[in-house]
Amino acid sequence: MIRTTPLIQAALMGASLTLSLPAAAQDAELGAENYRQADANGDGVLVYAEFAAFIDLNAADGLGNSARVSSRGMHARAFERVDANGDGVVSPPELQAVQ
Ligand SMILES: [Ca+2]
Ligand SMILES: [Ca+2]
Repeated sequence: MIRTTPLIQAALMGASLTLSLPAAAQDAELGAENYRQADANGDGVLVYAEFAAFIDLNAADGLGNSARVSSRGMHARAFERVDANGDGVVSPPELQAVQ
């Protein structure tokens, strides 16, 4: 019997998030999938706790420098850097700006 967690249900329901990432880039697709998983409440942006989950998911997939950020516990510093407008949430355009 397969139990579906709320998180997976949220991911399956697809939210309305669309990341304009290059379709050919496998890493980008992985990153987008991780973004959807990390966005626990499905509102399309990441609060700090969601962003930290996103970093750890990316680290598990070996994306970018996430493993280094994760292993050094630099999530908070990374969040401050990515949240360019300082509104306390990270949006897809802000993420793309630092990639
Ligand atoms: Ca969210
Ligand atoms: Ca922001």
